Amino acid sequence: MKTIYTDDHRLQDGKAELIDGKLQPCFEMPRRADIIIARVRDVGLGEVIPPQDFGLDPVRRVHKDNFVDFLHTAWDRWVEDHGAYDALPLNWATRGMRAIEPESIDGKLSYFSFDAGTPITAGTWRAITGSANVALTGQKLVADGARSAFALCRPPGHHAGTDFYGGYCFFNNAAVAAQAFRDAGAGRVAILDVDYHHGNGTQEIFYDRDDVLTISIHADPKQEFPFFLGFADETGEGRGEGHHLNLPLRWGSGWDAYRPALETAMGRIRDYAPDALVVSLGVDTFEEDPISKFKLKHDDYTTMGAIIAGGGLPTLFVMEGGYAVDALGVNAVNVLTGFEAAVS
Ligand code: Q9C
Ligand code: ZN
Repeated sequence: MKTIYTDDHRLQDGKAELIDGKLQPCFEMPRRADIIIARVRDVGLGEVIPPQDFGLDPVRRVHKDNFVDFLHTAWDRWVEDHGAYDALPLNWATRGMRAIEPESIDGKLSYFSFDAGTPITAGTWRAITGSANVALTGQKLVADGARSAFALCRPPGHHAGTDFYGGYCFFNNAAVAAQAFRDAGAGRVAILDVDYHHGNGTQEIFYDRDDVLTISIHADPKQEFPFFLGFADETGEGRGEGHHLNLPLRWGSGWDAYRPALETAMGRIRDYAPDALVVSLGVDTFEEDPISKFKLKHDDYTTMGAIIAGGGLPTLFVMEGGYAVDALGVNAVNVLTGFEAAVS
């Protein structure tokens, strides 16, 4: 399978995130994608190609204009007020307050974000447009007939919604790609999110739609970030009712708990019979991940790839999270080689 990759991801290189009560070096760092692309090349997964530029239209199909425009101008506006240091929000609207977009940059950061772990930097805009183009280039390969492709996106995307960013995510690359499949003529698309964290942005974007089935397997939001979405009783709304599935698992879950959830997910996807599958591929389910509490092992990722291949669908893998950096290449690429071995 081909991999789509650009060095532009390195332009997102935040200094710090607020975690465990401290400003600490960002877990979501350039070395993550560097390690994965090195592994792709080591195992000879297939050709590595650069992204094409699709412009902002496909991004605007899933994100609101005011949000896209905010991300485009945020850094310059922040520098005007505060100087050239990473932009982080400081407070958020709770129950009883009003969601009116403020005029000042500090207020806009608060309005459009949901955490203090996702810095906007000088290079953020180029990195996130590059990441969306990586996903769109992979989408085009699969729409044009490839059995699969690997969009090595960075920054990740699945926490970003129609008009909010957070959880290291700005544009929802998987959602942009799924919408592009629809716009290229696919009648139905499924998104399977195997990142450790709930794919709250993806759920929000497609929640009221029946043309994109969304499924997320993740740590129980009663225990884990993003806390306020991802419960099992969220099944879609309006015509989207029955077209979303959350499979929350408790802290400490290993492959014994994960595998049945994955098979439930694949069963639902089979019943839906989509024209294409987008996999939000996070490998922060790994036992050594520094911010996560699942217990998957290297070989489980190979099996995961084989089970996903059993769906028999044109499949686009979109990179999401994973922070055990040294193991990232092996784990992510194990999914892809497990997939390919099961296909051929
Ligand atoms: N104590 C992705 O994997 N901080 N984002 C969690 C843990 C945010 C993860 C704090 C984690 C976001 C794409
Ligand atoms: Zn994650």
